Amino acid sequence: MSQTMTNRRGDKGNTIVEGQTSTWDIVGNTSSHSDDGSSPQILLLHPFVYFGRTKNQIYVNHNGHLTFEEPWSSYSPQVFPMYGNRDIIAPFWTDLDNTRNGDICYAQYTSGSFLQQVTQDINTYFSGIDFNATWILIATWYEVAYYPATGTQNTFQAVLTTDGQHSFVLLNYGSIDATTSSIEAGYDTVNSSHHFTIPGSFASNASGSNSIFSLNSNVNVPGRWAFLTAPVPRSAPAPEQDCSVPMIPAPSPKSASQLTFSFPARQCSGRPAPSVEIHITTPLITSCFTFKEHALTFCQNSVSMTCPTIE
Ligand SMILES: [Ca+2]
Repeated sequence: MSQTMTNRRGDKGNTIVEGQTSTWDIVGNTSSHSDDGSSPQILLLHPFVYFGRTKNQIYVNHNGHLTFEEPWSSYSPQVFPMYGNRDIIAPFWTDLDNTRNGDICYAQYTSGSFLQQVTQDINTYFSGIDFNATWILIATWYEVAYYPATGTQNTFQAVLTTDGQHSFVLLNYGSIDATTSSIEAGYDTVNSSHHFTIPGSFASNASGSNSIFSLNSNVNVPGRWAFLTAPVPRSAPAPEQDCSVPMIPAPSPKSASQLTFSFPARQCSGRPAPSVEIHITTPLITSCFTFKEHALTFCQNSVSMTCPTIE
C-alpha cells in the first residue's frame, strides 16, 4: 500500500492522485517557513458551515491544525473535547517545524477536477446525500518535520468542501514518521458541542510507518477520514436504534476493561460509518479497529461485532 506522496506538483498541480494513495496532490500557495507560524488569513471563496457556524475565512496553522477566527500557534496538543472557545480542525496536532523541512500549502477551487473527485468521494462515503461540490479547500502539510527533529517527514491533508447545503471535512494521511511526542487528530468546536478524536490520538501507534491514522479509516479508504459538518448531524442515536457495544471483555491486563461504542443507526445500514462516534472510557486501550460492511472489528483483541441492520 503506497501512501507516500511521491510528486510535488506545486502550483501546476491539478491532477488527483488515484489508486491506493489517500492523499491528493499538493497544490496552491506555500505558507511561510516559520516554526509555530500560520498562513495569512485565507478568505473563503464560498462560505463553509462548520457545525452551525458559517465561516468566511480560515488559517492553516503550521503545527497541524486549522482555525477560523484567528491564527493559532499552539504546538501542545490537547485532548478533545477541550470545552474551549475555538472551532478547530486538527489533522495532526503536534509540534511541527517547516523551517527544518517541508512545505505547507493551501488552495481552493470552485471548479475543476478536484470538485469532481470530492463529489464522487462524498457520494460514495455518505449514502442518502446527493452532494455536488461547489467549493473545495485543500491544505497540505508536505514532508514537514517534527520540532526539533530535522529530517523527519510527515505528510497529511485537510480537505474542506461544500455544496452550499452540506459541508464535509476529509482528513488524509500519507507517510508519518515516528515520534515520541503526543499527537491529537480530529476536530473540536466551541464548547465542544461537536468533537471527534481519531482513535490512536495520544497513543504510541499514532506515528511511525504503521501509524494507525494512515492505516485506518472510517470510510474504508486507508488513511482517509471523512466527517459531515453541516447540516449538524445527530449527536446520539435513538435508543431503539442504538448499535452500541456497552461492554467488551478485556483479553489481557493491558487492554481496556470497558469500551463504549455508539454511532447513529443510519451508519449501521450497510454503509461504512462516515462520522462514527467512539467513546473510549479508558486511556489504556491501544487497539485499532476497522469498520467494513456491517462489522466493527478490533484487531487487537479480535472482538468483532455486527450491527443490526435497521431499515
Ligand atoms: Ca512548531
